[in-house]
Amino acid sequence: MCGLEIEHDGEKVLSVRGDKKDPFSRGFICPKGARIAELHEDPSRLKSPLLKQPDGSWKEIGWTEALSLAGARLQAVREEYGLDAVGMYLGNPTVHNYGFLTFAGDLRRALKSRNVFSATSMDQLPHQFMAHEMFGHTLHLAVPDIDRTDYLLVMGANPAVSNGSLMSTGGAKPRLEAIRARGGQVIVLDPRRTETTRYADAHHFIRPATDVYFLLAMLQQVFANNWVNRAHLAPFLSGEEALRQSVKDFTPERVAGICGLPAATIRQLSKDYATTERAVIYGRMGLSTQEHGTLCNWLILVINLLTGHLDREGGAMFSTPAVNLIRRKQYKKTYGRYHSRVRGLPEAEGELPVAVLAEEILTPGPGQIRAMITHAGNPVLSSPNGKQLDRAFAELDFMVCIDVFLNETTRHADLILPPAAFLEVDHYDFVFNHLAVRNNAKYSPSLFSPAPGQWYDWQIAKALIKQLAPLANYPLSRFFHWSTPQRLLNLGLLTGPYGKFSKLSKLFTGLSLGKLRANPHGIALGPLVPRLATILCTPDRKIKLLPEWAPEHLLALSEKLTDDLPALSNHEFYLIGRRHLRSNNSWMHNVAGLAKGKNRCTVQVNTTDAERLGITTGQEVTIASRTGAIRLPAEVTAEMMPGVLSIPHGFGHQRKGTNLPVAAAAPGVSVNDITDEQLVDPISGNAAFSGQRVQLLVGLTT
Ligand SMILES: Nc1nc2c(c(=O)[nH]1)N[C@H]1C(S)=C(S)[C@@H](COP(=O)(O)OP(=O)(O)OC[C@H]3O[C@@H](n4cnc5c(=O)[nH]c(N)nc54)[C@H](O)[C@@H]3O)O[C@H]1N2
Ligand SMILES: Nc1nc2c(c(=O)[nH]1)N[C@H]1C(S)=C(S)[C@@H](COP(=O)(O)OP(=O)(O)OC[C@H]3O[C@@H](n4cnc5c(=O)[nH]c(N)nc54)[C@H](O)[C@@H]3O)O[C@H]1N2
Ligand SMILES: [Mo]
Repeated sequence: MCGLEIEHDGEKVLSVRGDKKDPFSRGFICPKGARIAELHEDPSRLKSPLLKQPDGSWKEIGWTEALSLAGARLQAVREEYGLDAVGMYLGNPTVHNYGFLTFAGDLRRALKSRNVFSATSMDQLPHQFMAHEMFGHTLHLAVPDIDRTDYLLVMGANPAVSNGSLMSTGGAKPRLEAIRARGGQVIVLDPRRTETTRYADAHHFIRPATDVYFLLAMLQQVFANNWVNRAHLAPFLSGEEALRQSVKDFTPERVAGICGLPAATIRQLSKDYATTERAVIYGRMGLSTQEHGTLCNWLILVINLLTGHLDREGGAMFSTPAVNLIRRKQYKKTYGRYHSRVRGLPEAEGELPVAVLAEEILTPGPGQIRAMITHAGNPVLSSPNGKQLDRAFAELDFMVCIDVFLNETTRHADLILPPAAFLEVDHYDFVFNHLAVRNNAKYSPSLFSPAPGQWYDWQIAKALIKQLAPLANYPLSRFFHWSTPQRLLNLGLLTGPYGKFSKLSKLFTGLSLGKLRANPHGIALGPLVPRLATILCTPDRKIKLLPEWAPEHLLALSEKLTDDLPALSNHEFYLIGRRHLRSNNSWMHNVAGLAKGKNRCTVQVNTTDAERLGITTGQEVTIASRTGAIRLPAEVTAEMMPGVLSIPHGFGHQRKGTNLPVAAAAPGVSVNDITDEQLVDPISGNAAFSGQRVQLLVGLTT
């Protein structure tokens, strides 16, 4: 969503700059944007379908042949074992790919399998779960109004690196700087002193996966000090008294030990936040990918709401995107309608948690996954216990991967379908405009033509749908056949909140694709506006403050309340992750300009822990868990909270036996070889990467 100004000669990129005329990103550019040409020109990018030969080598085949082969092989599996025998994984870039998204719904319906997975369940699932639970739709996600807030409490997010997540900013750093420039405050709670703390007034360490206690104490303080401000949402609230009763024991004094934060600090933060008119709590990855992911997200919503900081300027607000993906006003239950076959984890929006993917392939019986489709993902590196998934993929009868690169996941494919990509593809952001801190619309046309005959993601999807639909009894409408991404985009704009239809002239006069084309820098559609009352679609049009599943979890938490930190043995640590400015999950390591420099795949250890164990920077250490062990260099730093280790994800390229054409400077190791897929947020099924216990072993090999 950051506007780029790309100078080119029709074939080659000459320069890339941030687009100063873009009203949303205002000239901001990050290292990944600056290197987009290198990504585009990467010689290891695949350009034509690859079919695996019996000896394991790859043979280039034509597109038509490839698609009919994919269809036939998938059909054969479905005919023999049933519809659930074909699974699908949709990776992170899927949601950035408006072409593929145009047909993603049809693809799911044509596949008609329970075994659909995506990166959602190792990322933002708890946010969506709570949006559905409290506001009635999985996409009713509240976004911090960062441009107008005077108090931003950041928990488990690192926007100075990630650029804001579920908070599309088009440049987070200038927006963070502006908060302090107007006299506001930024506070960070994180087990690591992150890059974001450079833009903050204060940073406090908090022990991994104990945020739920901090938030409960904050809520207790809100009630105890009468800071409740229901404001315009009062008529919609239910369950407030029961909520007050169920949190009253969680005083700052009682949770302080467990969080590793002094009670006085918890009191002060609660007061500053609750008594600042324009304030917001912003929680992200560090809070959603942990065992209390849903509880944390629930509490943040409830606290923002009860202090008058939801759906109000400077608080958490709902966007009004130009293409509205929320197509229905009525409530529909889209969570927990069925459960995974082996472990019984709940379904979410037609998907199962990725934490169960490997076991659903490896466990025999009716409903076992025998074939897979993957799109834009590398779950061997990105999902918990990826090593197990590596083994599972090798067992499949058939696997087809739609991806631009040969990687740790796609190497298992029988067939790889590499779409046109990057500067050959036009772009509009269907999803992330829903999460934007300002309403905005921008269309970016493609710059170059793809290689002759190369297909787009959406064409591949459409062809697969046509082959899969009959067996699932999914009728393909004329609308489906007519649809292309651009047509749907235009239709979405015309019928969206900024579209206008004149009855008099019978013409659409509002926002359209034509208007966006005529305004290549994007069109500013104004700041976020209060609108919860118009979008709320729970069955009774109420916001339930205390969901029925909450009390049992609160009881379990209160039983764990103690004044002491649970003792860790000498070598035991809590593990957290880390993102870097010059990386993007598992797949930009091929770009030399991003991968260069010192090795970033290190385990960060606090100075006192390192001294105690006799570890120095650069020394190789072993980190072990139930699922495995990895060896990587230590980086000793005061930035880490004592007792906590940080390892970035997305590394682990060029591993033994893979033989991949990866040019990265620092292949590193995959942290997901040691993350445990059994550790999940039990309410949503989301992977719990943060706060897993691991052993740090010095001088031992695996
Ligand atoms: N440069 C870059 N940008 C990216 C990405 C990338 O790979 N590289 N990935 C993109 C994607 S897919 C996403 S989802 C977003 C994620 O965006 P963010 O959520 O902002 O990104 P993270 O860096 O994962 O931030 C998580 C923070 O939580 C902290 N943390 C870990 N455990 C806990 C805990 O238990 N409690 C608390 N309070 N904090 C904890 C970590 O130290 C870290 O600072 O970033 C996006 N942007
Ligand atoms: N330990 C740990 N693990 C994590 C995380 C963490 O913080 N810690 N973060 C998690 C998060 S938030 C996420 S989102 C996941 C991400 O993990 P995945 O969903 O597995 O996605 P990526 O690693 O981003 O891999 C993206 C793939 O898509 C391909 N690709 C890029 N663009 C396109 C395109 O336009 N079309 C097609 N067909 N392919 C394309 C790339 O070549 C690459 O192979 O990782 C998760 N894993
Ligand atoms: Mo993500």
